[in-house]
Amino acid sequence: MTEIPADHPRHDSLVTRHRIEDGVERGITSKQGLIAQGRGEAYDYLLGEETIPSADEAERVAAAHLLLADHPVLSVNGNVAALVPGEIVELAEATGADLEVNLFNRTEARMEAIAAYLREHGAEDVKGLKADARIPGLEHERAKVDADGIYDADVVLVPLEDGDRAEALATMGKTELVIDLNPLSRSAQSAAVPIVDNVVRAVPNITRHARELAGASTEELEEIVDSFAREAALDAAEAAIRDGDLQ
Ligand code: PTJ
Repeated sequence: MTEIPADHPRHDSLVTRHRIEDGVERGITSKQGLIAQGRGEAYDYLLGEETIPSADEAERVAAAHLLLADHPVLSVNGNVAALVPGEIVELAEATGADLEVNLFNRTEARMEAIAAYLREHGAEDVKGLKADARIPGLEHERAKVDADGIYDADVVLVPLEDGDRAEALATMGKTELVIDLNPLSRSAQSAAVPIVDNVVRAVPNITRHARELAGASTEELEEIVDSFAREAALDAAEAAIRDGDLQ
């Protein structure tokens, strides 16, 4: 990987690009993942490449949901695995969540490569390979999930999800926490908690909040969850993108 000087004005963005490229070379990320990353970058640029206050609040609410859940699951696709492999494992540890590989463009080779990469980053149990249950309302490959994973979950974190599956999971009654830089995407719009932030900032920040909230009572966590206004969070993100001061 080319060394990027730490003081380069676009340092973080360039490091992220290299991780995605590396993910494609490792057989983890799909070529479509490169296009998705480019789309995300455009929104992130307009957001000022920072976690805006409404996203930070949504990340705290997501942490509270994960801590309150009976069975939380973090869904991992090819972009998430390439960008935040160690960070998503840490979030699973901090919240007691399961990790499940779930792909839009599912191939057994990519499933195996992602599971192995997560294990290299400290994951003990990676779900998704059994694929012994189906999400109703989706065609065969994209519907596959584990019966004791996403199918059984009450709270699911779905970073960079495609809109159909996000809607299908919401229809199943799951509480969906969505990380997506586009506040107008169907995934963000169907989420109980839309987090409009880059996955590279959002995942570690949810972990930080989860650690801070680890000693909180059920009542305190429920208060955090109940006080969240999803429409206001979406509006704040859209306003930041439309009106932001570019530097
Ligand atoms: O690995 P697979 O096969 O499961 O495929 C994963 C992708 C992401 C390729 C697939 O789900 C897909 O095509 O997604 P879309 O429909 O392009 O949607 C991706 C969404 O994520 C878009 O709204 C992007 O703006 C957003 N996005 C892209 N990069 C990031 C992001 N959001 C947060 N952080 C990012 N780094």
